[in-house]
Amino acid sequence: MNAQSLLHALETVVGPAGIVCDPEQMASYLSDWRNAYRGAAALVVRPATTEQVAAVVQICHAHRVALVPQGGNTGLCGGSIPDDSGTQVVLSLTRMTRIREIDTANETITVEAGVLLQHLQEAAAAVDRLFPLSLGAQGSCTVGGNLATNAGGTAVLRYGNMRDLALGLEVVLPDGRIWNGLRGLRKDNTGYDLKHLFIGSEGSLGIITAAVLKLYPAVRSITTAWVALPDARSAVELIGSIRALCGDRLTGFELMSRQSVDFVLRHVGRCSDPFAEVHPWYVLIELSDTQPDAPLNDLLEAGLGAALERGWVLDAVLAGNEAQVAALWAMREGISEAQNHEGPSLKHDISVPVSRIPAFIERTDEALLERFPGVRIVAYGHVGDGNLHYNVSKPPGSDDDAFKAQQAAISEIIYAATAALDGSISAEHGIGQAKRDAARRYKDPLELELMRALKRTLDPEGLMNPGKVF
Ligand code: FAD
Ligand code: 2HG
Ligand code: ZN
Repeated sequence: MNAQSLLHALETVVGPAGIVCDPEQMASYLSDWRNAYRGAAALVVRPATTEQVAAVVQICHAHRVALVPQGGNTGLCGGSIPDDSGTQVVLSLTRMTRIREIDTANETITVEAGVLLQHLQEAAAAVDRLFPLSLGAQGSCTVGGNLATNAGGTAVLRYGNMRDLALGLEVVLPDGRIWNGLRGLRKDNTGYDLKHLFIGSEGSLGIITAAVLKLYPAVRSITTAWVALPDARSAVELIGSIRALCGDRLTGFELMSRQSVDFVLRHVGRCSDPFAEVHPWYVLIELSDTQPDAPLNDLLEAGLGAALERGWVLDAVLAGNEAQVAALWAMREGISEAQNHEGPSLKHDISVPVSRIPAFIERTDEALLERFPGVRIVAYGHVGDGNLHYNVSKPPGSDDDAFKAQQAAISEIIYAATAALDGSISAEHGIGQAKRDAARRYKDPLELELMRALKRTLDPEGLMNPGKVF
C-alpha cells in the first residue's frame, strides 16, 4: 500500500482532523523535547475513540505498516519517536481525553489514554481525592504514556509507581481486537494478571486506550523542608530515621548533588539558594497527612534536630507557605531543564538497593573522573526508591563531538557499577531506543528470551513500535 492510499484509508476512519501529514505540522511528533531523537513518518494519525484506534490498527495490520504509539512525547528514551525510514505511522492518543467515570465509593477513576496527568490529578481533587503520581512533566505527559512506561516520580516511596496505581486496562491488540479489561477490582485471581504485560511495555505489545486507576484520600496538611547534607551516605541514614519517625507521612525524599543545584540556580529563573553557604548534597523532604492541621512541622523538626546531632544534617529550612513550597519543588523539578542548557549530556536512570546508593556514587564518581576528568556529574533522584539520575554533562568549554565520542565508554562505566551492585540500568524511564543495546548486555538472557516469546505471541508481525525495547 502506498502512502497516498494508506492516508485515504485512515482518513475514512478518523476524518481529516485526525490526520497530520504536512511536514511542518508533523515535526513536533518526530523529535523529542531535547532533540536527542529524531525520526520520519509516513503520517501521524490521531484517533478520537477506542473504536477508531482499533480500525486504524486493523488497516495498518492488514498492510503490514508499523505503528509508533505516542502520548505527550515527554519520554526520555526515544520510545515515542519513529525510525528514519519514513514508513512508520505515529499513532497519537492526544485526542482521547475523556474522563469516563469517577466512582468515589470504589475509590477509582476511569480515564482515556490521552488525558494529561495534571488533568487527572485535577479531576481527582475536584471530588476531594488524590491521584498520587507526580512528576516534572505532568503538564504534558499522558496517562497512556505513564502506563506504557510504568512511570515513577516523586511520590513512589509512599504510593508506588504507575503499576501499583492501575486496576484495569483497555487495550487495542496488534491485530486490532479490543481487550476490555477495565475492571475496577482490587481482588481478581482468575488467572494471569494480563494488564501487567502492557504496563511498562512501551507500546511494544499493544495500544492502551483507557484505564481504571486508584484514588486516595485528599491530603490536607503538607510540610516541606530543604536540607543540606555532608554526603550521600547521610541521606540514606536520614531517610531511615525520618521514615521510622513519620511512617507513611513521608511522601517525598529527593536527593540532589550541589552540581545539580548549581545548574538550576544558573538556568532556571525564580530559583534562589535557601542557604548562604554552599553544601555538597541536599534533600527535599515532604511529609503529608489527610488530617488538617496535623503536627507535621513539629515531627519533621524533631527528626531533623536528631539528625543534626548525629552529623547527618548540616542545615535545614522548612517552607513557611505555599509559595515557598512551590519554590523548593521548582529547584528539584528544574534540574532536567537546567542540565539541557549546559550542552550535550548523557542520562542514566539507574537503581540499586537503597543501602548501596552511597557505594554506587563513591565508586562511580571515582572511576568516571579518573578516566574522564572535567565531566560534570549531575546526580539526583528518588532515594527512597533506590533510583538515581546519574547524568553526565560535558566538561565546560569542551568540544561537543569529542564528548559524544566518549559516550559509550562513560555509560559503560556507569552500567558496570550498577550491575556490580545488583542494580537496574533503567529504573523508571524504560528502554525505548536509548537503552536497547545496554539491555541486551545487562538483562538476564532468560528474561530477554521470555520477553521475546511474549512479543512474538502478541505481535507476530512485529508491527508495534519496532526497534524499541528489543
Ligand atoms: P510518550 O513519551 O509519548 O511515550 C513514552 C512511551 O510510551 C513510548 O514508548 C510510547 O510508544 C509509549 N506509549 C505512549 N502512549 C501509549 C499508549 N497509549 N499505549 C501504548 N504505548 C504508549 N518519568 C518518570 O518515570 N519519573 C519522573 O520523575 C519523570 N520526570 C520527568 C521530568 C521531565 C521534565 C520530563 C521531560 C520527563 C520526565 N519523565 C519522568 C519521563 C516521562 O515524562 C514519562 O516517561 C511519561 O510517563 C511519558 O508519558 P508520555 O505521555 O509523554 O509518553
Ligand atoms: C526526574 O526525576 C525525572 O526529574 C527526569 O525522572 C530525570 O531528566 C532526567 O534525567
Ligand atoms: Zn525521576
